[in-house]
Parts: sequence; structure tokens; C-alpha cells
Amino acid sequence: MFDIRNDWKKEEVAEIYNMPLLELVYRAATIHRKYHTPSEVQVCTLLSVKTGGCTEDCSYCSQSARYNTDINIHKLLDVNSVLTKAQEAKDNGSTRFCMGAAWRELRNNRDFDKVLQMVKGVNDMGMEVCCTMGMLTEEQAYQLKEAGIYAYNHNLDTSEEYYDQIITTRTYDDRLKTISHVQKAGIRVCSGGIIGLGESHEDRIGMLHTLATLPHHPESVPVNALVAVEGTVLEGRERVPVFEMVRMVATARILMPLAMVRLSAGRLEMPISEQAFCFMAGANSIFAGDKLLTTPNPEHSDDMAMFELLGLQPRESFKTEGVEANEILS
Ligand code: SAM
Ligand code: DTB
Ligand code: SF4
Repeated sequence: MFDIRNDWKKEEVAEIYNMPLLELVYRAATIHRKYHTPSEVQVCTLLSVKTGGCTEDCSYCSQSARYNTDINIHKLLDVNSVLTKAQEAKDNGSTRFCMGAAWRELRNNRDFDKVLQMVKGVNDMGMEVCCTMGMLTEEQAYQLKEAGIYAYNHNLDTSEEYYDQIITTRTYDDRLKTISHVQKAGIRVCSGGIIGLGESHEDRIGMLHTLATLPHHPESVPVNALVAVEGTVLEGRERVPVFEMVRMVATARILMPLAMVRLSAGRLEMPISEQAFCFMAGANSIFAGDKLLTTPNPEHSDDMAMFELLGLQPRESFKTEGVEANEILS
């Protein structure tokens, strides 16, 4: 059977997701070995270049202006300080630098010009540049592409059916439109979601089905475990059991064999044994550095000790697996 498909039926996705756990992990690990070097894990660094004050009401997010959270709000950083941070990330072995901004959407203003300069500067350092800055138009996507962007992160977060329980200030369709603008401009898409929002298994299956049936599979699929931030609507939510994280990772790996599946938010709470299970199930990328956007993440040195223990190595940049996914489908 040809593994790279974008015509998955929802029932097929459910069948995979619901397989006995160890059988699922075995299947995912087999696909992982066929398309990737299993000892390689991509190391990405995140930087929040504009923090807080966001007009959206995403119920998990510390950066929405509607909630009272303990974060360090700041306007867009200047270009030089971002480039200094990018250089530090590179020196620490990161091959991808992802800049996040708490905006509903990109606007054509001076901030966007600064973002374009940041993208160009980081690209010139030889790192893969990713941005996650909210919705954008096709024209803005072309401008980012021109500046040297490698990928754009825009998560679906959950299923279409559950979306309005989590966010009311935009629609699922808005999200899909931005993804299509990004793909049209030839930028790789990074899109995944969060588990632990109170969604059902059916919702998780629905989100994975939407991602795996996009015209082109995302180049990367972040799987976040909710970090329940005090002050947000979802404060106090229980941590998701690791086996549910493993199930998501493994299903994503089987559905989208060429994608980088990123074990994203929530790693601080996961012992090495749990993270190892996720790597076994096909996760091959992490965010490193002691901070995600606003919440803590494992120390770099702890991650390097984990790599050593598990026999993993950071993956070099500009490898092409994800690109081939698009070529195969087109
Ligand atoms: N404003 C932009 C947007 O919404 O696309 C970019 C930044 S936003 C913080 C990027 C992603 O981080 C969200 O789509 C969500 O999936 C994830 N995220 C945010 N807060 C989180 C939390 N508390 N726990 C887990 N994931 C979270
Ligand atoms: C993604 O899916 N996860 C990252 C990245 N893409 C931008 C963000 C996680 C944010 C976790 C909460 C915080 O630190 O504010
Ligand atoms: Fe704003 Fe993005 Fe946070 Fe939603 S997830 S509140 S859009 S920063």
C-alpha cells in the first residue's frame, strides 16, 4: 500500500487512532523508520517577538487581553535583539527559529516591515525561519516568502465541531484560509493542535483527518499538551495522560509519514520515559530552550542529557523530507 495519501476517510483515521496502543506504536515506528532517520530529532527554538494584549479569546492562551495572566507584555521587539537571540539559538544547536507574535492577524504596517527584516536576518544566518503571527493574506504570504521564510505555523488546535467551544473570535474556515494562502505562496505549513482542551476522541480524530486531507500534508505537525495557565478559561485543567499524547503522535505519523511530528508544549511535565515513548511513536522534533512563548520548557542542558541517554542527535537543517511530501502529492 502506498503510504502517502491525502484521501483518508474519517473511519480509517478512527480505526488507526483506536488500535491497541502497542500495535499502533509498532505501526507508527515502522513508518517512521521507513521515511526518517529515527535517531534524529529536529531542535527548534521559539521566541515571542510580541507578547500579550491579543484581541482573540482562545481559551487556553495566556496572551489574550481578555484574561488576567502573569506574563511580561511587550510590543514588537527590535530587529537587532531578535537577531541576537537567533544567533544564540544557532550556537546552541537549533536549526529552526520560530518567531511568535500575539496578533489576530498580520497588518500591513511598520511592524510587518520589521517582521520581514527579522525573517531575512535569520534566514541569512542559515537557520530555517518560521513565524506564527495569526491570520495573513495571500499577498503577505508572498512577501514573507520573498524575505526568506521557511515555514508558517498556524494550528487548527481542535476539530471543526469543537472549535467554537475554544475560540469564538474567528472560525475554522478563517484558519483553513490562512493555511491555503501560505501553501499558495510556496511556504511550508506547520499545523497541529492541542490535546487536553476537554475535547473528545472524536474531535482529535476529526482534527487529524482535516490535517491529513489538506491538499498537501503539513511539513510539520505540532502536538501540544495543554499547559493550563492560571487566569485563562482552562486554568486548573488536568494534565493529559501520556498514552493519549502517544496515540496522537503515532496516528499523525501514520497519516502523514513525511511530516515532522513535533512534541511541543507540555514537555516540562513529561519525564524522559514518557518523551521516549513519544519518540518511539514517531515524534521527531522538539522546542528547546527554557521558555516556549510565555511558559517554561525543559532546560537545554536537560534536553541534551536526554538525547545522550536515548541515543538521539539533533537533525541538520534544510533537509527535505517535508518538501518531498508536497511534491509526491502534486
Ligand atoms: N497568535 C498566533 C496564532 O494564534 O496562530 C500565534 C501564537 S499561538 C500562541 C500558537 C499556538 O500555540 C496556538 O495555536 C496553540 O496551538 C499553542 N498554544 C498556545 N497556548 C497554549 C497552551 N497554553 N498550551 C498548549 N498550547 C498552546
Ligand atoms: C505550537 O504548536 N506550539 C508552540 C508553537 N507552535 C508556537 C507554542 C506553544 C505555546 C505554549 C504556551 C506558551 O508558552 O505561551
Ligand atoms: Fe492571540 Fe494566538 Fe493566543 Fe489566540 S493563540 S489569544 S490568536 S496569541
